[in-house]
Amino acid sequence: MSEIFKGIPEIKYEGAKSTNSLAFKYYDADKVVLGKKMSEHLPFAMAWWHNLCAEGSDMFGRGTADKAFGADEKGTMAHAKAKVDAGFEFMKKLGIKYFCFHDVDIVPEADDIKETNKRLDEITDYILEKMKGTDVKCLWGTANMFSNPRFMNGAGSTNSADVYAFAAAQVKKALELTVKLGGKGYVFWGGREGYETLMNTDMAFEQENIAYLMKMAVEYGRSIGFTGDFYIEPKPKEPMKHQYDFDAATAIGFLKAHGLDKDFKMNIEANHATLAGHTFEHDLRVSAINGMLGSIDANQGDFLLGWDTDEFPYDVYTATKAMYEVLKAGGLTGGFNFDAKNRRPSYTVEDMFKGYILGMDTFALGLIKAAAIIEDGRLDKFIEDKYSSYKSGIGKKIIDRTTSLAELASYAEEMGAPDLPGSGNQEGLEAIFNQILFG
Ligand code: XUL
Ligand code: CO
Repeated sequence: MSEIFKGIPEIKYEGAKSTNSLAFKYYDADKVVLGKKMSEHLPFAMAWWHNLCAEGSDMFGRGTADKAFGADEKGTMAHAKAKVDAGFEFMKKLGIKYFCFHDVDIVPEADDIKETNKRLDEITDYILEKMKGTDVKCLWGTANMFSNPRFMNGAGSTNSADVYAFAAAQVKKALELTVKLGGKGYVFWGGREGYETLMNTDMAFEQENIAYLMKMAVEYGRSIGFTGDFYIEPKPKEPMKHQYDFDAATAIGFLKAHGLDKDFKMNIEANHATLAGHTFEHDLRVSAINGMLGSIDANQGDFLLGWDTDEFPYDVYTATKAMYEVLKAGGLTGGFNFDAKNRRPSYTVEDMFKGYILGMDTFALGLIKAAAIIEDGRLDKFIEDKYSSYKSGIGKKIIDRTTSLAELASYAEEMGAPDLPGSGNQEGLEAIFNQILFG
């Protein structure tokens, strides 16, 4: 197999002082942080679609990057195989152990689903072959049920029973492929499960149908030996004006209402959380406190732009807060998938590597700093103390759930007006955060 990324060495850890742009400054796979290796804290994954397929086109112009990877003609099975070769070389050079894929990322979609499935069988045989002798695994698989025009009104939420059946066939196949590749998870990202106007939409009908598709997926997945987690990846909008899986809280409510919460967890994407008007750490916390923090799509948005820019994560504040949530939750059952793409003018092969180096270093730094915040203990201590009035007396009775409105009312009458509840100390805590980040 000839080298595809010629001139790109295996990316090594060289430390924070290194000026080598093709080296890690913070990601040191074997370094132990809070009793675990960085590589175990941070199971990074390559997103097949952005890294091996997307060429940087936008609404105003065609792509700038060339992802032929040596194939004579794009959109062929030979090209699909060249992408596999490129992907495995890329992951090896970066020390990445996982990949994530949509069905139509890995083969060109044919007009006939039987032909597409044949191609999928062939390419996954090839991927399996490549996986042999490496420790690369599949993090999660999914079906693309949003690009083809047939999905203009959604997949599970479509008005067309035939399109629904087609979507079901894709989910069935994508589940089989995920099992074949040993995938840990299976994702539902409902990009077109939503609506543009209620004037043409039966919301209840659509949501019931989505739940039924998910139920059938769970039943089928379990029947073919899929023991991993199903994930919903919430996103509030784009491409639809309103998407049903708006944010973690909405998706969790939906799963609970339909009895799907035992099989599903959340795949939280940073840029989706911010599009929903939340911080990334907010959606991680909501998932964690519901026991549903599964996996992460690691990227970041741009507060000046109102869409999903899928940038490589660079913001260390956010990565630190995210890693604090992950550490507090006891880690992820999934991993960190770089659902991120280079900016359009970053079109070179070196840029592909630099994007991942940036993302991996940012999360490594986030991990180091989050661990330092936990070890420092001042933030945790503040929160503990903040609620200390519930440790004894009337507070303890509230926590033990052994009081009543009548008892609380007579307690309040006897007390008169309560004291103010104590400073929230936000500025003090932010100063500690900065001290730990830069001290
Ligand atoms: C789109 C997005 C998807 C999902 C998988 O915003 O995040 O690529 O991650 O379908
Ligand atoms: Co995503």
